[in-house]
Amino acid sequence: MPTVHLLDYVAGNVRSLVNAIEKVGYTVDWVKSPADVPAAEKLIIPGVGHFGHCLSQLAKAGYIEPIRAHIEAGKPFMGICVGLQALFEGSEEDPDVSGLALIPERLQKFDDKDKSVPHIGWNSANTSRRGHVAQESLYGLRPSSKYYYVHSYAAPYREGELEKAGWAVATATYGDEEFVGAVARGNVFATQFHPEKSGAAGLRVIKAFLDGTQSQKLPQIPPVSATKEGLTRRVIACLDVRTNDQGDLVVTKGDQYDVREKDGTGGAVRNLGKPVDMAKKYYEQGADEITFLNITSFRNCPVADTPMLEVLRRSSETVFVPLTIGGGIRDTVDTDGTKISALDVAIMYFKSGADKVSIGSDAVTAAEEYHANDKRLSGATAIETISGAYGNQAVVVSVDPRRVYVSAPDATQHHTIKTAFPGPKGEEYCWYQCTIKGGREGRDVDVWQLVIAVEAMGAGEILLNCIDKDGTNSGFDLELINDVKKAIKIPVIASSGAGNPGHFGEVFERTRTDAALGAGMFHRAEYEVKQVKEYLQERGLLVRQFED
Ligand code: 1PR
Repeated sequence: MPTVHLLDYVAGNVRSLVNAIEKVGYTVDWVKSPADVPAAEKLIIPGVGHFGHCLSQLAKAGYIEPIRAHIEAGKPFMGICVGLQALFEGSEEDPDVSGLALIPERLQKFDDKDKSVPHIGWNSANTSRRGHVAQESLYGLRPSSKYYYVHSYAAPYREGELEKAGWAVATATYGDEEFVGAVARGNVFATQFHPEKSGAAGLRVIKAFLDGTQSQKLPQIPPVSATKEGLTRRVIACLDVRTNDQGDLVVTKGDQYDVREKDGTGGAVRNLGKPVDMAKKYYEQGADEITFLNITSFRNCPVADTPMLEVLRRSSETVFVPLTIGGGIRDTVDTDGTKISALDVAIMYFKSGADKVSIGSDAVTAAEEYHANDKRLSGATAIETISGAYGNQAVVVSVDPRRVYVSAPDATQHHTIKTAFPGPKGEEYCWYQCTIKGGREGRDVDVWQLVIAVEAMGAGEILLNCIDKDGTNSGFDLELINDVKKAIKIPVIASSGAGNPGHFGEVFERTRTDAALGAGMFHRAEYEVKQVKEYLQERGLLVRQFED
């Protein structure tokens, strides 16, 4: 098999990229030191996290000159995400750090006045623009396809400028900002999105780069309107995973977090299928992301043998959309007494194929300390250490709130909402109490206190469950979602209560949620992810089409 060289200079999920490269028929050789670069024919630099961190790591290790020499020699070079940003002169993210400066422009942060930042999800990389409809694809990019982006900084697109310097440019639009999604010139190609996480559309791009197919006739002329479309509505499938009483790892699903059968079978853990098989099934149905939540912590097992690591390793071989893993991401003590930091636990998951980790109980404890310390950051929390190393986009906080009804706002010190669904005694207000340990223990923290604290610590996204709604098939808690959206700028994933495609339509139309997640309705095969997408599309909501 032909070989491509991959530079792994920072901690990151390179497993998925390796899997994607192998899937399109190439093998990977690692560049382990600057001395390996001259031997590389085709070189890929993936990048996650901060611009400054990546570029200073590259500089410190002595990679900058060998990379420049590779590019100047005319050999194929591809940069992914921060690997694209590295081609620019610099970034607002770390103003003192220099990029490779092939492009004499600087990256800027997205404006978060009327949209969530980071920009997370599926967006275009389109070479068609005002008055110009592309007839040829650039490295397999198609105007009708969507690609997975996750970043807060981007290169604003200024019509004609990069083109003047000989660059071909594909763009995406987020809110009213048009930015560079991919660039190519001669032997250099770079994408702001992650092709290895962009399903079949992304695999096609990787293959085109590796095959050296810079342009190709597009299968059909895309409609011009495709050029205006931006971020899609994300539909996520969630797998709650645990060992059942026989010791098998199963996908389960609770009703208000109770996962045991109530049908006279002695309260066995509900077994809805095998995690790896189900993840693949949902990927093939068009799920935009897959989330695995390890809802028990496999307490008697050494951390390095955690069965979820194997689930991720195997899933990342067949699932080319983002994978999130939650459960047990915290400082921990191994079975032999060794202390393992939350960051080390997260690293094990990233190396096994996870793109994001989701933190539940530990985030609540960290938020309690944050507020007790006058909103001072400790620097030592799981959220801060993991986002510091991998970037905010790699850290999701999973919130497990429960309604607490009160007769009036002044009946509690917590942030309340007026609800259209009064409590058992007719109470017209409620606050949302955060819980830990899978809802078993309520804490004196409300959902506003939690999300504001974790956003300050560097969380990149909120997975917003609701214990009252979980497993009820009665629709999402729209009041909760609207309330949380008011408190923060980072994206929110609505979760708990989805029972049919209409509930997804409702949550996207009546809240500003960035994504919506379903579990039970998919596991019980009542609906496929594809049906949800079709329904949303019929309602005029933009979704990613699954491509074979
Ligand atoms: O606290 O960091 O170890 O993380 C534990 C993680 O496990 C948390 O993310 C927590 O939400 C989750 N968890 C713990 N116990 C349960 C349980 O169900 N007994 N699952 C649990 C939470 C909720 C959602 C569910 C949606 C959609 N599951 O993930 O998938 O509510 O369900 P639906 O569409 O069927 O209504 P830590």
